[in-house]
Amino acid sequence: MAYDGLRPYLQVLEQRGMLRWVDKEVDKDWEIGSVLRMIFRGMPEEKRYGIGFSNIKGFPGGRLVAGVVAASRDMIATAVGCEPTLSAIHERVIAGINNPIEPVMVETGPCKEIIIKGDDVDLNALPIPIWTADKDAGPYLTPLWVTRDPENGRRNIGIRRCQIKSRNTTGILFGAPDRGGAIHFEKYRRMGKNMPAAIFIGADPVQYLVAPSRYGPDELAVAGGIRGEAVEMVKCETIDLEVPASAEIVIEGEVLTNGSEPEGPFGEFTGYMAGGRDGPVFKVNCITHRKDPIMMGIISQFPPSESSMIKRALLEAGLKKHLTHDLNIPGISDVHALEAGGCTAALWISMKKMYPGHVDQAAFGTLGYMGMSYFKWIVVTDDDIDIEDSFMRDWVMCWRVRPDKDMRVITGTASVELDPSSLGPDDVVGAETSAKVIIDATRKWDYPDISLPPLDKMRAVADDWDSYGLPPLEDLKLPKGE
Ligand SMILES: Cc1cc2nc3c(=O)[nH]c(=O)nc-3n(C[C@H](O)[C@H](O)[C@H](O)COP(=O)(O)O)c2cc1C
Ligand SMILES: [Mn+2]
Repeated sequence: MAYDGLRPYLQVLEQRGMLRWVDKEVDKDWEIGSVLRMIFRGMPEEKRYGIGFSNIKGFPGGRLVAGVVAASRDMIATAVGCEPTLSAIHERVIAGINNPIEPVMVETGPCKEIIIKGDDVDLNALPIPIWTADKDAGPYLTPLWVTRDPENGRRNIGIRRCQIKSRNTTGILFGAPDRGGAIHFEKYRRMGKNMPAAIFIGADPVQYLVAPSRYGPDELAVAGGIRGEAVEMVKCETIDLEVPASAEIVIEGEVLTNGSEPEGPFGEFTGYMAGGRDGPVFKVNCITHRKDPIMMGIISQFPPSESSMIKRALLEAGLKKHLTHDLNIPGISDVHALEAGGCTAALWISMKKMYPGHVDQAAFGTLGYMGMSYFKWIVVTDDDIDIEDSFMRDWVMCWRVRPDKDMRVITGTASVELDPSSLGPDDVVGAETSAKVIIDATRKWDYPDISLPPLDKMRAVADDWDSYGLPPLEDLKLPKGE
C-alpha cells in the first residue's frame, strides 16, 4: 500500500510505536536538535523512534517531525512496505529501480492550500531548527531539491542542506561536482542563467529514501516503482518545475549563478563540522503549503544517523543491482557500507571469487557507479564471511590479508570537501583530493579449514542446548555454510 503523503505514514508509525509526540515546550534553536540526537546516542537501533514536536517556542500551532524516515531498519521497511530485514528492503528497492512508474500530473493538491508570493515570503515564519547548537551557522532545512537539466530536460531530485539566511534567501551546498543537481547548476552557470529550483518538505517517505541515491532514471519514477503507484505532481506557481502534490511545504525560486555568500558551517554526516566558506544563494520567490504544515527534518550529523541509515539501505540496494544486473558480475553475495563512514567512505563486498580480475571488477565497478569521491576503502572478501558482523570483518583483516600484496592504493582521486583529511589547512575548496585503498581479502589459495568444530556438530549441540542444563545461549554466531 502506498502512502499518500506524510500524514498517513505518520499515523502508521504512531500505531507501531515508531513515532512519539513531545508536548513540552521546546526551543528550536538548541533543544530540538539535542533531543533528537538522543535517538541515535541513547538507544539500540531496534528501539529507535521518530519524534514529533507540537509545542515549539515562538511558533504557536507549529509542528515538526524528524527521525521519521530512517531511525531504524523497521522504520525503513514500514516506509517502503516490506518485511523488516535488510534483504527485503534491498529487494523492494531493486524491484522499484527495475520497474519505475512515471509520476503523473494532477491539477492541484494539498501543497497549494496556502500560496505566499513576493514580499509576503518569510522563511523565518517556519520552525526550522538549529541542529548542532552553538556550532551551526544558523537554522537548516534538509529538504528535497528539484531541478531540471537545461540541455535534455531531465528532472532530478536530491537532498541538500539549506541554510536559512534571510526572509527570502538560503544557501545550498553542492558537496560533490559529479552529482545530478551540481551538474545542472554548472550547466546553468555556463549558460549565464540562474537555475530554477524547488524545494519540497514532508512527503511520502519513499521520496526521501530515494533522493540521496544514484539510480539513473528519475528518482520519483523509482519512488513510484517502490510504492507501486505513481507519485502525483503539480506544477509550481512561478517556475517550470513540478513537485509532489501531497508535500507539506514547497519553496520555489532560483539558485543564483553569479555571486556567492558565506555558507555554513554545519554539522555534517562525516561526524565533523563542515563548511564556512562561500557558496551559491537560493532566492525564494514563492512558498506554498498545507493549511497547518508539518515541518520535517532528517537527522544527520555524527553517525550513526538517519543519513547513514538511509544511505546504507538504499545505496547498497542500488549498488547490488548495478554490480549484478548492469555489469553482470557473477558471484556477488553481499555489499555492506559502514555507517561509521556515513556509508560513503568504507565498503565491504562478499563474493564467490571465480577468475583473475574478479575482485577488481567488483571494486572498480563500485567506484564507477558511486562516483570517484565515494569509498576510500573497499574490502572484498569471500562469501563464507558474514560482512555484517564486525568481529568477522576484523578477523578477515587479521588473517585473510597480506598487507604488502593484497592492498592497492590508488592515489590522487577525487574527494569531497566534507572530508577533512582531503584538504590541508590552507587549501581552497575544489583542491581536495584523496586516495582509494582496495583490499583483496579473499583466500588466495586453498587456505586451511577454519578451527571451529564442524558446522553440523555445532548445530546439533545448539539445537539440543536445553538438554545440557546450561543457561540459554545468547547471540549465537555460527559460520556461514550449508
Ligand atoms: C540528510 C542528507 C543530507 C545531504 N546533504 C547534502 C548536501 O548538503 N550537499 C550535497 O551535495 N549532498 C548532500 N547529500 C547527499 C546527496 O543527497 C547525494 O549526493 C545525492 O546523490 C544528490 O542528488 P543528485 O545526485 O540527484 O544531485 C545529503 C544526503 C542526505 C541523506
Ligand atoms: Mn538525483
